This record gives sequence, structure tokens and C-alpha cells, in this order.
Amino acid sequence: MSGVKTLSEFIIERQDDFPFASGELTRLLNDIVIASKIVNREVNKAGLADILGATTQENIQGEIQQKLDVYADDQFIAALRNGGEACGIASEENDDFLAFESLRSREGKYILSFDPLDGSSNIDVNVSIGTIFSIYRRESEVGTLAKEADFLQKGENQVAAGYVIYGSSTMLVYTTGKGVNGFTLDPSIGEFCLSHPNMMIPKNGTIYSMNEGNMSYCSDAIKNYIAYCKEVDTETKRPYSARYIGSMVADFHRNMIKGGIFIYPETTKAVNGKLRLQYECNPMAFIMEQAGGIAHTGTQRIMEIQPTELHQRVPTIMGSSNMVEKLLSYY
Ligand code: P6P
Repeated sequence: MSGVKTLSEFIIERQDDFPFASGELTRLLNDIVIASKIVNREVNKAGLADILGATTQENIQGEIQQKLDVYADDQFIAALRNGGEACGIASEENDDFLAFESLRSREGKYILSFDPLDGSSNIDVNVSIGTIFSIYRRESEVGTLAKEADFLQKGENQVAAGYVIYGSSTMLVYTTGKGVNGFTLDPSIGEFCLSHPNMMIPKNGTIYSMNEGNMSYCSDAIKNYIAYCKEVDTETKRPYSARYIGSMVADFHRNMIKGGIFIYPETTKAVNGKLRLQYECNPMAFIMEQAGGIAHTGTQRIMEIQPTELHQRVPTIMGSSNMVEKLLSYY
């Protein structure tokens, strides 16, 4: 395949970018790739297999678990447990973190927090969904079981983060702190191939993405900014376009390509918003900042937050720097 660079080739080529080299990231990301390919296969035929619809289970969020949520969770946990590079994981689908117990996994130097299938309420209506992952170096002693503190590190401690979007094509986008690169799965060879090198979000955009059904419960800052987006001003290309898919990975990825702002703010109904810090906001914030955008809560940079609990939620504003700065001017 002349000219095509696979993800595996790219990671090995950029091995030195990852400060803890010796192939650890390569093996860790390949574990994630394996699981994402398996999940992709099931997502693409969800309508055919008996994995559509919901289980009778609720996750810690109080959300009914979709069958594919649980399936995806199982695949990522299995791949990471078998891979041996991770000593434990935290997942949206599991109440507590999971410390892998094998002697090999106890030697693992990394932990992962992930949302195995974000936006899963969209599965049955065939809307793009995604996997989000965040990789940290463990703080606890190598050779021991992973500890809770390993999973409550600030976002700025991340060593890698990424997402997989199962959409019109399946893409994996990730960063190790040296820029953002996107890879598209070529089903004919079963490889993720470099398709979006050095992704940078445009500094300006004309798309705002928010569930306006919550507007009555939002702060004046949000109400005033959304009103600004709707004003007629040809010089600044307003009114902007409203685009909201209801799947964070899909809304985020669109904005990465076209420019735009994604907002899930605090409301009087949910004072910390809805999105989870450790496996939605922090990994996406790492990617957004590496792509030249801003990731903020309205009062602070997301990656500076000291987590206090595994599933805590934070208000989320992410996107083109000039658009986010305009919104922040209303706070
Ligand atoms: P709402 C999906 O459930 C999710 O966690 C994100 O992917 C998405 O951005 C958000 O919630 C949608 O929430 O309240 O607008 O349906």
C-alpha cells in the first residue's frame, strides 16, 4: 500500500514522542485498536444481531444500559486485561474502578478511564456513536494493585487520549501531547490508516452545538451567548448554524473538522452539567487543546480540575478558541 500509513506504523515511527517509550504505548494503543475493531463490527450490524435495545440494568448514572454498551465495555476490559500494559481501568459502565489482579497486570504502568460507547441512546436510531479513552501513568507502586488515586488524577496528567467514532466511516483520533492525528479504518484491510494528520480546529467557526431544550435552566451567560449566535450580523457570519447530534463524540468531531463550539453547561437542574470529567471531558479536553482549541467549564480550564470522584460531572464548553473566548466573556 504505497503512501498509506497504518496506525501501527505511525505509532512505532512516533515512538520517541511518548516519554515512556520501550513500546508500552504501542502495545497499549494496539489493545484499544483491537477492541475498537470488534466493537465496530458489532455496531455496524447492530440492527441484525440481538444487541439492539436496552438491558434491564441501570449504570451508576441511573441510565438504562444498552446491550451494545455492555458488549463494548466487555471488549475493552478484556483487551486491556489481556494486554498487560494497564494495571486497571475505570469505565462509565462500572460503578467502581477495576484493578486487574494478574501478576503481569500488576506490573502495568498505566491506567485507563473510558466511555466504551458514548451516545449509546442513539444506537437504535443509527446515529454516530463513539468510544472515548484517557490514559494516565499510574501513581501507585508498580507491582501492586491499582489504587483509587490512580484514577483521580488531573486531566493535565494524561499521557494519551483519544476517541473512536463509529460513523459514516470509523475513525480513531488520538494525541500523546504532540498534536492530534486521525486514522480511518479501511475495512478491506482491517487497518486504521492515517487520513487526518496534524488536526487543528479552526480558530473561528459558525456552528454552535447545545441542547437548547435546557435553555430555561441555563445561566444568563449561556442565554446571552446563544442569543449572540442567533443575531444577524453578516460581518461575523451570524446567525450561526445550530447542530446538535446528542452524541458528544460526533458533535466534537464535526467541530474539530469544521470549527464550532460544543456546550453542555451547568443548569439549575444539574449544577455540574451532565458530562463526566474523567472519561468524557478530560480526554476530549486534551485533544481539543492539542488541536489549538479551548476546553473550559466557564470558570476554569477542564484539565486543571482535581477530580474527587470517579463519575463526577463538570460543565463543558469546548471548541474554536475565538468562539469559546466570546462565550467566556459573558461569564
Ligand atoms: P442530552 C450521551 O448520552 C451523552 O453523554 C453525550 O454523548 C451527549 O453529548 C450528551 O450525553 C447528550 O445529552 O441531555 O442532550 O441528551
